[in-house]
Amino acid sequence: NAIITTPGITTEAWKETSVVPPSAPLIVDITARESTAMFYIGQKLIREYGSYENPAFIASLHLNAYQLLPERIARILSNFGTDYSAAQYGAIVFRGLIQVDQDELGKTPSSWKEADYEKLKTYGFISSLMHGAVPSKLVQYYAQRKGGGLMHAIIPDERMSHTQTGSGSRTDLFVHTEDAFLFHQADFLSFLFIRNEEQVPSTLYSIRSHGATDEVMQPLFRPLYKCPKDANYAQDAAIGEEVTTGVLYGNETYPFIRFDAAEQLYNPAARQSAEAMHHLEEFWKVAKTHIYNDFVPAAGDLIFVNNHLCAHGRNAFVAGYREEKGVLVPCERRMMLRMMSKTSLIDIRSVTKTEDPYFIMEEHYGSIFR
Ligand code: RE
Repeated sequence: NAIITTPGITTEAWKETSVVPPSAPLIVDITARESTAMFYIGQKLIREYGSYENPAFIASLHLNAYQLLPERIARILSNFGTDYSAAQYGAIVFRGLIQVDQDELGKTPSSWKEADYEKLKTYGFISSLMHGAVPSKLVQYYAQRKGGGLMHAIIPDERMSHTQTGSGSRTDLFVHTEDAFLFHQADFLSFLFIRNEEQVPSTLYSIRSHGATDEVMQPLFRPLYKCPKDANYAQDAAIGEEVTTGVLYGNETYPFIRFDAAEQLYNPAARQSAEAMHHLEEFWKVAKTHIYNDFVPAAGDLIFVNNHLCAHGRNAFVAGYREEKGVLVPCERRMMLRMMSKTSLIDIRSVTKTEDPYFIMEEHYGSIFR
């Protein structure tokens, strides 16, 4: 019937004993009618609220999401919010969600610090509604840009080109779940590409690609593993440095994952125990074979991710150059807009600002920025 149109979202997946492990995200092609609707929704919300940060908009996010989003998109997202089944990859590509006027966008700023959020507000409203339909609530983290708003522009910055951060470019960004060094990491992420002339593929890796828990995964449930804070931070001795957690958690057959290949496997500062390192290396040998690297986002594509099922990263690239018949030709640098959300503000209340329950102050595994 017309109600269930997406593979992997029916409750049948639980009953199925021979589910083929998913190896790629679901790709949803947005129709011309839907993407036109997204444009008008953006315009309407700008008129009504001005900014996606407006408390009146945040307070009515779910209501707006269900009233305004095209029904097919809202249904896919609300199913995605509760589907942790064997068949659920944990990422959905909404291809052609919006049309981006490249001329109006202008030149890519030299770094995120120079991004003009006035120009990006339509995209902010649209990304917000996608989270709202899950339903999930937009949050910001002091651990990322000291907050810096509900939407972050991710732009390659020459001075940061070799780092494992959103501002990097020259080195592969290893697959990671976002903020693996926090207990209250985001539940859902969105990556809205507004420019990718360099044709950089996005990397995804889902724990569901392994199938049910096996002997390689089993030891990762044990609380043995450390995760340093990421390269956005100076290496200072913070509380939380010695905390060890499981990489896998939740259901023991089809688990959730918290994992950062760069920090947990390749950062010597992690100082994993020999036993932890052994289990991580055995796991990584298999995990590597499941990395999906075939999708090159175009302007207007949005990747929506369950941060407990699917990790993300990207290949190394030369910012501001695209290949044309084997030669590198200058182009505008890449721009992507990221949002993060939590399904419950109650569960995170011990780490949010007294006056702002959407603002997370966790620094490293339960310790709080003071
Ligand atoms: Re990330």
